[in-house]
Amino acid sequence: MAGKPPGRNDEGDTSVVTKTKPKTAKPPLYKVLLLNDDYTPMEFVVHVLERFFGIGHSHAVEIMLTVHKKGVAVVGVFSHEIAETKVAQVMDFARRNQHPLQCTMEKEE
Ligand code: TYC
Repeated sequence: MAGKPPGRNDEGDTSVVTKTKPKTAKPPLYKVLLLNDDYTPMEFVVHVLERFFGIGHSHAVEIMLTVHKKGVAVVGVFSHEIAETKVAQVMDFARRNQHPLQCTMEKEE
């Protein structure tokens, strides 16, 4: 059925069209960051990236080297809950292996 044109009421007068957009704000995302240190072995960091982030070997080596040279790198972007789990897994695994590796999360702007 072809109704009245938008912006006109039943009398044919012009009127303001107000669209109420459904407000479903998307949940914020969080970057998981790996920090450099002088002691954690490079192979351990590569293993962490493969094991907890599902990153392939050669990309894991690249990311590890970026952290080694620049001090920090983003290793993934996740929901708050997933990011928190990744950070906890990495920190626990590093601690259990007596490496000072640090992993943190940061809200994405
Ligand atoms: N800088 C460490 C070394 O020379 C390697 C390393 C890389 C450590 C990345 C932590 O997140 C890191 N053995």
